Amino acid sequence: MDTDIKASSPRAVRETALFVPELVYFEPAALDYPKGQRILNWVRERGLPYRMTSSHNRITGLPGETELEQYKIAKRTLVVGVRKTLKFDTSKPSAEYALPLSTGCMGHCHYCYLQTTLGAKPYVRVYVNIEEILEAARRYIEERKPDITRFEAACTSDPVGLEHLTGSLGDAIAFMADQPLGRLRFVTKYHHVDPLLGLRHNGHTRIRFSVNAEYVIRHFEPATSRFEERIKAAGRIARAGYPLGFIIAPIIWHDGWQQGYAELLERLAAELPPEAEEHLTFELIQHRFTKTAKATIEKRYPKTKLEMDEAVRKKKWGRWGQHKYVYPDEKAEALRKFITERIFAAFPSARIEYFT
Ligand code: 0TT
Ligand code: SF4
Repeated sequence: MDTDIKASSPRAVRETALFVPELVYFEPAALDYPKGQRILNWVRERGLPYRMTSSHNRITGLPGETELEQYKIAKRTLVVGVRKTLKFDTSKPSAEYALPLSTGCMGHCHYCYLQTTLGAKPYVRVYVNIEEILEAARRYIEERKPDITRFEAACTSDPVGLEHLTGSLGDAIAFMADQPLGRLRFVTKYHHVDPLLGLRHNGHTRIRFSVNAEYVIRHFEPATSRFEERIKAAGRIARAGYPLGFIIAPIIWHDGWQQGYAELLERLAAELPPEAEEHLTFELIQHRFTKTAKATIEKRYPKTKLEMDEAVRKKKWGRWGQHKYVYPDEKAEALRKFITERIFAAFPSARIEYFT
């Protein structure tokens, strides 16, 4: 009757569940790989519906009448495929290269850039040819030696939320542990890190949690793990000896933002074990949007409280050939300065990697 006890407590919050897709597509070639076979077994054991598809581009007949329904269904649809292009994208400012383990995400963050980059049907795609992907990473490391090469595994997805399906982060962590000049990093809004805790990482993987003011998490981040879950997971990661970091993103100007971000840092400081502070990093990213993103967000989350008013923003040329709207310099600087001060007040030896 554990659930009754939890339900009777006024502050009870149900644990954020592991992602279970409602429909799964397999590209035939994926079944030639052990990881593809393991995912097929997992799907069959649970009696989940699945189909074969010649390519993710040819998925047709998805349920859902409107574009919005199809979008929501796509976020619950898993596509198991093979990564064909082994040319990696760059990933400034967080790393040299993006490591393609997955694309798409079951989260529903209103501001998420995947809404524009992944188009109308952002299925959750996972790639099963992990050996080939890691071989490609080995070549990129070789090209840059004697410099260190960092790979970001969370550019187009939240791989921690998919680890129970793929085990790919585990593979990548084990691989990087043996690379003197290779480093892995990824960021997550999910707390399902237990499969990573016992792995041999050799300090070569930095795990970061995306955190924010309570207001931002509550209004803009549905279908992700709650702040308390993330922070407890951060404690477990620190105790497992991983280099730990936080991404505060998107930083949003809202009524009471000072209190919101001050509380965030206080709660982090209160929860983290002392060993977390050594090598602790922060990355700060202010909210930005493009006109295309704004139009999409207004369709998909019509009631959003997200401020996207071009008139109160500063226009900047984005590297994707579109203007982006960030905060004007005075606001950006006030946010940066205040949060920086609070970070150093809470964690004097932390490092801030960038504010963008
Ligand atoms: O809020 C979105 C912004 O956040 C983007 O401009 C990228 C940036 N970002 C995201 C970042 O500064 N640090 C990170 O660690 C990210 C979570 C991962 C990342 C994504 C990155 O570091 N560098 C990137 O080039 N990306 C890519 O940006 C992924 C996607 O294709 C593109 C979206 O602008
Ligand atoms: Fe996007 Fe990250 Fe939210 Fe997933 S968790 S919807 S990738 S912002």
